Amino acid sequence: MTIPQRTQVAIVGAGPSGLLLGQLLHKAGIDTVVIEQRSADYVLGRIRAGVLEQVTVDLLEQAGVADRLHAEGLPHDGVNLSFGDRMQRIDLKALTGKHVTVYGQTEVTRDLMDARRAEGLVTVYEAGDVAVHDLDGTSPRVTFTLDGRPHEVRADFIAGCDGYHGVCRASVPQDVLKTYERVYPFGWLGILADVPPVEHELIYANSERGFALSSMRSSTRVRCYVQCSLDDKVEQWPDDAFWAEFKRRLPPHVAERLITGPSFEKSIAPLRSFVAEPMRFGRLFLAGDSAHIVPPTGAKGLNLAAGDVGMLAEALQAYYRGDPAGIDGYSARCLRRVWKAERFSWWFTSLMHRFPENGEFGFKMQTAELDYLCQSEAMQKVVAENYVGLPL
Ligand code: RFL
Ligand code: PHB
Repeated sequence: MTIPQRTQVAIVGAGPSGLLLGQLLHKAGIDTVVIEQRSADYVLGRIRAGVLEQVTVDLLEQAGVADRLHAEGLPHDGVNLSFGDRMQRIDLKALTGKHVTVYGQTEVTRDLMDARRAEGLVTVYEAGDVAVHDLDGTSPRVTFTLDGRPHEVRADFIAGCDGYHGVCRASVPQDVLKTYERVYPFGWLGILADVPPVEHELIYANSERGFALSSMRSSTRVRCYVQCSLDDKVEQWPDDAFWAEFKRRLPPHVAERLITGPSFEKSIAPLRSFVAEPMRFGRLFLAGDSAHIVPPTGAKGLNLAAGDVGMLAEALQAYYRGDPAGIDGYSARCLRRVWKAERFSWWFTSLMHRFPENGEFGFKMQTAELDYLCQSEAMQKVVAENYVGLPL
């Protein structure tokens, strides 16, 4: 592989944001180099999102990588919220005319990687000491090492698609960025197992014992989560203990149908809300988790990332046609959508989890709100509209 010394857009990070941006720009005739610190297998080994909004599916189509998604993705016209022994279906299709698609982030990433490889586009995996320079000049640079040798790529722009722990946001002077953050006092323990889902659509469950989510990757593979303590370790959760706890958090008439089986992946994720403003510094644009994090309850993280890079690709195309207004408006345009998804994810997290500090009163408030939601089509519509995703 020859690494060019110059490109139009250098993309740091080969997660879904970086790879989708690369593909969208390629379709528009704009050159990119993607620089990733991990191996391709490591990137594919991370089990994360499962629910795609229509906006995300549209962008994957535009990028030319939606064939397998259309063949294997599961369109869901509804989603369920349960509490105590009750379960309310939110009819996404009837309330909004839209649906969501269940298709794993791993598969999205694999499709994007395959497309990039098939087009012969340069992706540098296992880059060491990645650093970005000259962000406020006209020719920013990315430096890194590969097999011990130093490299430098000059670009017109750098896209910081390197996630929450990446180097791009950290390279913006501290007095330029303002950050907002909320850390939640619990995590999600998730497993993958080859058993059929207990219900053909997702169930978000509020129970006195804490939150649970029944999700899936296919009609024979489930992704299930339970709210857990931040001190918990996966070793403390053998499969039997996981399934017993998961079952107790579902309404009894659903729990009795539960089929369990051995897990082949188990991990704990902390929950956080985070936004860094603005999403641009000079010639550096932040996109996806490098700029913002949502708790996974609303299934918004990957969808926000896709929205960001969709807007960035549009802005860069306009720039190369001679119109710089798009790149100047990029941050404000993204943040309007980001903050609404932050609000929804925070609200949905607050409604569905046990917050020890809120005690019995807090639990009563949640139960009253869920009871109201069951009675109020107006409130169901608000939830549905946010869940299927707001327009770009
Ligand atoms: P990623 O996926 O973190 O990718 C960033 C990439 O950058 C690389 N990197 C670097 N590369 C070069 N130099 C450096 N210095 C670097 N530092 C880091 C990393 O190795 C990595 O490959 O960010 P990106 O692309 O912005 O994508 C964001 C999404 O991954 C994320 O928002 C979602 O996974 C969030 N999320 C969900 N989103 C949804 O839309 N729907 C869901 O159903 C959903 N479920 C979830 C989720 C996230 C979860 N966890 C574990 C946080 C469920 C969970 C449990
Ligand atoms: C998942 O399937 O991993 C998933 C689904 C919905 C969420 C979060 C995660 O809100």
